[in-house]
Parts: sequence; C-alpha cells; structure tokens
Amino acid sequence: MTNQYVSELTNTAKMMMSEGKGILAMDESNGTCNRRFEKLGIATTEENRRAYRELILTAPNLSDYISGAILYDETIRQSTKDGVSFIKVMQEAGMIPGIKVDTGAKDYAGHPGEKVTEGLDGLRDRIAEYYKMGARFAKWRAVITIGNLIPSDGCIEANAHGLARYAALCQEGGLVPIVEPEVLINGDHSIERCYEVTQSTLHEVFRQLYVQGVAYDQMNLKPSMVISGDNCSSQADVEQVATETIRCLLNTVPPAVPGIAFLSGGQSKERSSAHLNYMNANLRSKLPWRVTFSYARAIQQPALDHWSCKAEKVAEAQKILVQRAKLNSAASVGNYSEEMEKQPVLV
Ligand code: 5MM
Repeated sequence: MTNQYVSELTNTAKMMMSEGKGILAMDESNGTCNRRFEKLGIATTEENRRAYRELILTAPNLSDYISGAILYDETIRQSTKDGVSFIKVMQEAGMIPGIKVDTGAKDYAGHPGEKVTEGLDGLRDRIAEYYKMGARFAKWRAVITIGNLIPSDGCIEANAHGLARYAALCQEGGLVPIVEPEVLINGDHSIERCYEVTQSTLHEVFRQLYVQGVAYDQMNLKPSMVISGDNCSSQADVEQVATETIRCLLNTVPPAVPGIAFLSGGQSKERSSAHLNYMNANLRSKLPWRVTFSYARAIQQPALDHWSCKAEKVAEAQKILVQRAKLNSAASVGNYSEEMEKQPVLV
C-alpha cells in the first residue's frame, strides 16, 4: 500500500536536520519536570510547567538554532498566557512541533534492573490526533542499562521491537519517528563496554526497523554517545568519545537515515557541545548523515536554574537558553570552541 505521507515525511525528516540547527528536547513528562522543579523549590503545578514552556518557546531567535522541539502531551495542549497555542507559536517561529508518544520505561518482567518502554496500545489513534493538532514528528525513548550481566539479549530485542513498531505506526500516520535508544551513562563501565552495548543495540534496532518495514529515509536517530560510565575511574577524552561514537554509528546506521541528533544523557553542557563539535570539525568527511543535537538538560538546565519561577527573570533566562542553543548550533557545524563559553550572555 502506498503511504500518502511519503513526500511530507521525507521533507520533514530533512528539515529537522537543517544545517546549523538541532532539535530541542522539552518533552519531560510531568514526573521528570516536577523533580527538576522540586530541586529549585518551584511549586509543581500545571501553571508553572506551562509558564516554563512558554519561556522556552517564546525565546527570541530560538528558531535560528532550533529546527523543531519535542513536546509532552500536556504541553502540546497548552497556550501562552495570552491564549496563543504553543503549536501556533512554534509554527509562526518556523519550528516544527514534535511529540513524545511513549508512555515511559517500565520494569521489564523477569529481568531485574532492566526496563522496557511502553506505549503501543492506542498509538495509532494518538498519532492521528497529534497530526491533526499540527505535530509533524514524534519521539520514543528506549532505555538500555549497562551493569553486571546486563543488558540481556531479551531487553535489547524487546526495546528494539517496540521502537520499530512505534516507527512504523508514525510513518503510517504522517509523523517522522525519532528513534531514541539510550544506553545509559550510569555505571562504572569502560568506554569499550559502552561501545559493545551501543553497537549491539543499534544493530538490533535497525534489524527490527527493517523487519517492520520502516523507511530509513523518513526517520531520524537519537542515540547516546559512546562514552565512559559516569563512575568509571578512567574517563575517555573528547577525541576518544567523538571518534568511538562515529566509528560505532558508521558500523550500524544506514546512510539513508537523514540525521543523527544526540541526547546529552547527563553529560555536562560543555562536554555535550565539545563532543558534538569534534565530530563535525574533524570527522565530517566520513559522515553520510547530518550529525547534530537533540539535548534537553544540556540546553535547558542553566535557563531553568536562572528562571527559578521568577517572572522578572524570564527575559534573562531566555537569553541563557538561546545562548546554549547557539553554542550547540556552532558545534553542529564544527565551529564551537571553549572560548565561546566565556562570552558574556547577560550584558
Ligand atoms: C534522554 O532524555 C532525552 C534527552 O534529554 P537529555 O539531553 O537531557 O539527556 C529526553 O528527550 C527525555 O526523553 C525527556 O526528557 C523525557 O524524559 P521522561 O523520563 O520524563 O520521559
């Protein structure tokens, strides 16, 4: 059967990966958003979540660096305090609205310490609703944990199968799927172990995508980087993380995929930019896809800290947010440097 959305999906997938731009992840579920608010003493109300998302989406010039933003179900239904829907704000700024459609990583039966992502039930109908609202891409995150005797083959297979079923439903319904298999940074594992697990995961993800009939040129990949565990005594440097990450992706990701947009996964904001920059500054001639960012914490956290729910801080927090987007935009074309971190933002 011909998919009526083929040309739209192909164009959207490419536009998401526009030169010099990346994707802003702002799809924290209420639980995650509330935990981040609690750390700053912000009341965990729907209105405060709305106000924070308005701060982000109305930040001046954000769309110079951001092609699209991933929203959460609550956020996609919200509006500015003046009553303009967030979808309209994004469309008018030239940012593509995206939506997180998984319902979270849950304990994987019979596999202590491992998770499997849920959300396939009713997904076709939810995709139809989001498309009607104006969303043009979606995101589903699978979580792979490295530990003693894990990940299991079953965990990798179940998560890859879920990602592929989700991606097929998205393409059927006109949304470009972002396929996000995150190998968690948490643990004392080496970068070599992270490479092995990431390679196995990506091989299985693309096998399952093929089996489920997903078109590689109508999707984008959001992987974690190949990196030392956060508690590993020997930490790989920027060059090693960048080169091992690209080596792993070249061995697993078909060139037909338009782009790779990394998650930051708990790396510092500076390291997230430096790793991405090294890939684009030094390895670009090897890359068949565009390589950019889809960070949440590495873009949002400094702005959230500064705002801390104070109305008088909104404009400054927006400048801080846009500065991080700008630095990552520079990294996405290999023009970022540590010196840029010293530029005054609030003058
Ligand atoms: C890994 O998380 C994604 C990227 O964020 P970072 O750059 O901070 O690692 C992010 O899109 C994540 O999927 C959302 O924040 C949603 O998280 P929850 O756990 O609330 O579904």
